[in-house]
Amino acid sequence: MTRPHILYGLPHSLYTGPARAYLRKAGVAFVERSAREPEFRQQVMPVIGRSIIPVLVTADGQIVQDSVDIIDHVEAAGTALSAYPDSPRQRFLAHLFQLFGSQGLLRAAMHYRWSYYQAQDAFLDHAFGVSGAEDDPSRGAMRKMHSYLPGLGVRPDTIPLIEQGYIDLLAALEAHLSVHPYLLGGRPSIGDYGLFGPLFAHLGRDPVPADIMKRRAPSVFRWIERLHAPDLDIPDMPDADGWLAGDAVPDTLEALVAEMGAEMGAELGAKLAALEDHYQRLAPADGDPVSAKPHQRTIGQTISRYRGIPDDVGVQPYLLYMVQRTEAALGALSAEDRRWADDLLARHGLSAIGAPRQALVDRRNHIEVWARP
Ligand SMILES: N[C@@H](CCC(=O)N[C@@H](CS)C(=O)NCC(=O)O)C(=O)O
Repeated sequence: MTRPHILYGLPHSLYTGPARAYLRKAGVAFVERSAREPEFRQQVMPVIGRSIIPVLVTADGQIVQDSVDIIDHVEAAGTALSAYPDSPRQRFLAHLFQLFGSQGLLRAAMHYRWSYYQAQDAFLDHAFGVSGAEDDPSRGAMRKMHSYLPGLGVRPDTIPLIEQGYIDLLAALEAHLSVHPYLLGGRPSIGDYGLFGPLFAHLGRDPVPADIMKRRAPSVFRWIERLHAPDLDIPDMPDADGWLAGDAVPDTLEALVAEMGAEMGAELGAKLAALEDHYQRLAPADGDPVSAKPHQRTIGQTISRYRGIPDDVGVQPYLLYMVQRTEAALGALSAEDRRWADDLLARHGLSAIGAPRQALVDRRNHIEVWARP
């Protein structure tokens, strides 16, 4: 009998969600273990060099960190239900929505989790394994997560805008998911998995934002259940079958791109410019780690705008890793499809995707490094 893979994660972890949901749908035999198990600290952390989840330990002992790399590792081995659409526009959109979910909704997800701690303390204490004692070490992990809020641009002046953005996002998603079971039709793509991270682990699970989701956007909540199921789970939409025909992109998906632009377009431009500036000044060698220590993910702050007001946010090289993936899908388009994609990005303030730049980020040995062409 072949041994199952092991997925190290936690139920409330934003980035474990996509890996778990994908492995289930792909029919991969795996068991999930808590990152609090001693073997994670003893056997996995020395290899990956930092405390971060999810981590996949494959049946033959390979270690893969990163929600996106875990999906790609399984894809490379071959799967019956690939998360990469076959047709070019849908493939590009899948990447774009993966970028949105992985990077653009962290601000909202972290805001709703930590700004409302008082209103959902029993749920969060339970999730983080807090025993009740004031000096419980789990409280340290919670304090660390809470401390990320300013770097993510969660401040008193941005909070009302973040919350309106969440309502608008739910409305856009509801309009689409009340008609289609997944973003691109009857099967999930990397775009679904990317958005699932924040929309499941934080926004669809923590009591305050989950209540808003259930009341305003029942189809979005249902999509979360569906993505988390081991099968396609479409008894309520039985006619959906595979990717939307003819590389179609319904208007409801353009509305979702509009939400992406409103939420992260301005900060994306500013962060990519900051990364380019940093790279040019640093002139790193190929393979140089992006930070002195693997757990340092931010290389500095940048002044930006968020929904029309001044903003100040941390810059992570990992963002560029995700943007490059989207740009690779953009670069693979025919001239006509490329014009369509460029116009779409321009209409929604996302033209930083595909703009010329020298900085390159790769992932090697489980960390982000600067790369040279
Ligand atoms: N790019 C990584 C991000 C993973 C990540 O940020 N994981 C969080 C939990 S959801 C974590 O382990 N954080 C630990 C920390 O920030 O100290 C991925 O996609 O796997």
